[in-house]
Amino acid sequence: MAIVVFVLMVGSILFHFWTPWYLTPIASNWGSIDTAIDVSFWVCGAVFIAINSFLVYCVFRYRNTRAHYEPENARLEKQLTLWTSVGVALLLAPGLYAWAQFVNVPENVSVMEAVGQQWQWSYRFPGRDGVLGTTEVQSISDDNPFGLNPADPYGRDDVLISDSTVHIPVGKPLKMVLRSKDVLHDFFVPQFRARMNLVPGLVTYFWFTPTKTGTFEILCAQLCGVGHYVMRGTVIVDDESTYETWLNMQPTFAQASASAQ
Ligand SMILES: [Cu+2]
Repeated sequence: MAIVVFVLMVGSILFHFWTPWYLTPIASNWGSIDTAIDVSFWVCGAVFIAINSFLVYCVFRYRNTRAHYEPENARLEKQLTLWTSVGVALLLAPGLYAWAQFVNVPENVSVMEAVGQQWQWSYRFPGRDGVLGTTEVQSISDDNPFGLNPADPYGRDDVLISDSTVHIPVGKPLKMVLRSKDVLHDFFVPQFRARMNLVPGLVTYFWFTPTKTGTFEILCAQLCGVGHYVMRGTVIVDDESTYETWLNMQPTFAQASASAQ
């Protein structure tokens, strides 16, 4: 039994280092989230090794001994309470630190919206005025799939991307505003280390700064129906000028509704 536990322990540790499913290389500013994950691995790993080594030792050392019944041991309980508290604090602290940054959007941020529906993504940029126009569920129609309020002047220049592929500029903080037309979805790009649920009836958000150019996959990370697995998109992180060129070729709401009539 001691050998089985020992092999399981060593095998688990080796698997952690040799696994083919480790984190993808990071492509955003959220190194603090990777740090939180790393600290969790170190804390859990240390406790895992300590407990299993102790178990192996006891099983082997006391193999022919009958255990004593000892229900109370104040000194041991104090030690366990103390070290468990230290462990829990170490697990929580880096995550709380990262979360405080995650929910505080910087001032100079640009805005983009991702809209989820069963089972596709579409996107909206605020246009020249930098402000996303208001939307309302009643306005959603075949000609107005984003549900923009036709009376809102801020919405006229909004750039609409009715495609699952979107471009964003590298090195600039971006606030992702999220809206769902039907059920819970979740906008997730593994390399950005950031994600957030899309909740029908709410506008949720998060922010990040892409740090590498390249093509990344957008996943829906919330089981949202039978087509959940096909709900994928592509985000292409461009340099500023490539992004601007692309953006200028996309239709605004005013243009889209004019051509729909
Ligand atoms: Cu989904």
